[in-house]
Amino acid sequence: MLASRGEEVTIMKGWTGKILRVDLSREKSTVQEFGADFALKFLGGRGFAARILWDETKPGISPLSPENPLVIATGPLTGLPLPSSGKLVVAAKSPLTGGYGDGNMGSWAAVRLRKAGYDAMVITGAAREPKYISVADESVEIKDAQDVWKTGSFEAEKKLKEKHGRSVGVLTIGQGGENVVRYATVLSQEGRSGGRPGIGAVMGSKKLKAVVIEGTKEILLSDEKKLMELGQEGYRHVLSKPNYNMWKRQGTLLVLEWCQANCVLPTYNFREAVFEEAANIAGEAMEKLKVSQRGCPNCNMTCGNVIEDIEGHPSELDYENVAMLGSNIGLGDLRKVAHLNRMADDYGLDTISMGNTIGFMMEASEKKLLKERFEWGNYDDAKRLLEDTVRGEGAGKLAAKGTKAAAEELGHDSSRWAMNVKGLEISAYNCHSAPGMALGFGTCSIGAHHKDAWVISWEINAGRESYGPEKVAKVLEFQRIRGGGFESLVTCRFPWIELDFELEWYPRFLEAATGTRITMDDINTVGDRIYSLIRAYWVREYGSKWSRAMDYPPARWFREAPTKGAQRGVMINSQGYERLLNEYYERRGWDKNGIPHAATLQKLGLGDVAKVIGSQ
Ligand code: PTT
Ligand code: SF4
Repeated sequence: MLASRGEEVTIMKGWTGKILRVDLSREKSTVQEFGADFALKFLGGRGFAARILWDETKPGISPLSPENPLVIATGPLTGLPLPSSGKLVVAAKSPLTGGYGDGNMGSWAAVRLRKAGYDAMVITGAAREPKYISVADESVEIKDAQDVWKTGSFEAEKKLKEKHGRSVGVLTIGQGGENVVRYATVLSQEGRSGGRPGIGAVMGSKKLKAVVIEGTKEILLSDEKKLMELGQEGYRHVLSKPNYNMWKRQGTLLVLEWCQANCVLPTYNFREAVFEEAANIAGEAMEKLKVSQRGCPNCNMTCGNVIEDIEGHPSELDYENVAMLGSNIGLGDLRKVAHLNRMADDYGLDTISMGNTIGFMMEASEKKLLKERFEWGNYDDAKRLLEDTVRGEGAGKLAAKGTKAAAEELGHDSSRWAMNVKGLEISAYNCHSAPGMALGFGTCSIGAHHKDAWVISWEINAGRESYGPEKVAKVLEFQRIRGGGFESLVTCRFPWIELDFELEWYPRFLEAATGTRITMDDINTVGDRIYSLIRAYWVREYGSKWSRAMDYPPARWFREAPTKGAQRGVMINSQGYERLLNEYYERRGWDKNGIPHAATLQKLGLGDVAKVIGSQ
């Protein structure tokens, strides 16, 4: 595990073996080391974050209290000259869900942190006045942030770069994080956002505006020559992939047309699954407006497509942003959607939760549950609500809490159509007719995110109507590779998932970096370990309030069928979902309430965890 003070550890090549700890209350920083056992058991990124948060979150603390540790973690492949390796994980106890929360984002901060000599940072305490942390190799300073406080994330990053030089990596929050909107995120590079479950709000609660990182050292590798050769070969292989050109043209926006064609596009707060104006906001429409392309560091398949928004500013679009701030709120003008997206990036709000919450409020308004009016597809209404959410004014006060808390306050059975799981808003796939994907959302480690088990395209090919064990097997396979592997290595999963860059490359990269043979099976085991550990975290934090009901998607998918498109009239069958969930728990080695059995935890090397949650 992590070394205690003065203890000697053997650091493995490929990892720096160092975690930088900054206590904002005491204005102190220290460096903690870890050795091979911790590195191999948890790899990095989400693995490190989950173990650190398990060990260091005092059970039951408020996520917005100084005691909530904020973790920024890279993995053994981060920052190396390998395809799409410029990513990091931000994690903390979530103020949106009350459980484990994290997000994965591209940023130069990922590369610089490793080059500064650290695999991760743990930030504890809280500052009294706005501060930012400046890291430059061994030099760590907590600096005054008054001049960037109350500015958007774009301006804050620009000013900090003027001060510290253009090569630094910057993670920052906007006014959303400062005002602790429950789904505020961490931003970088005007279009990279991470930490959907409110990790930006945790930063804001610490009065921490930004982390600025410069790193000049080389990462010690086992076989540097081999790694360079493999990296170059890997980059060439990415370029040779048949889907490469189409991907470069449309990136994730490719998915919108597919979702419309397959009746899974979230529309009018997930009431419908096809949108009459889909063509106006799809990939081809974006291509006509595209002005440039951006991306994460170390990537040769960059996918951030930029268009000019309705107010003349650049805005970087992804499928999720466009579906949630477009079809889901009934808005079919891409340049208007782009402006809402830009506002969310600058204020530092998650577009998925914001789009969901606007949809929820529009439906509440339609049902006459609100004093204020918000009309479907009305850009000005959406813009006003977004601004009020950041300021905490009017209906924005309710919207800033997310759909779960908003529905609890609003009553009138609105939880039925508050589209979240465990409090995290569902990302842009309407699952009335996709029970396997619904299981992926239901059991995702942070709440309803597609990141761990995006099984929907496989499911539609394999047969959407089935509730058979093959669906559970696919969810588990993806949760291992995506939720475990890519989140702990930490690199972007798009080369694999979008271009079919073979998984076998990763053990080869790892061996050259670390000198140790780590197979895909080993990586999958780490994935299972992380999943059970995170599940234990939720169980510990929720105590007697935990139940299998927390793994259920909202009632809308079971009780209110879409009225349009080829899948009209189709809903998830409750007994079928029960069967999927039972099978899922059994395969995971969890009990009928979704709590890991003691034997499962023991087998995964988490015996200490079993005792705390009283596993049987
Ligand atoms: C991710 C979630 C996603 S998932 C999208 S679009 W996607 C939304 N993007 C937002 C945004 O933008 N601005 C904003 N204010 N809010 C946003 N919320 C939404 O956040 C992202 C890409 C994408 S684009 C995806 S799928 C992949 N995600 C990866 C992942 O999770 N792990 C991994 N190892 N590789 C991944 N590669 C891809 O990265 P969260 P990014 Mg994001 C503007 O963080 O919290 O996980 O939520 O990181 O650098 O922007 O790249 O169709
Ligand atoms: Fe970033 Fe896109 Fe490249 Fe992945 S493919 S590293 S999300 S630019």
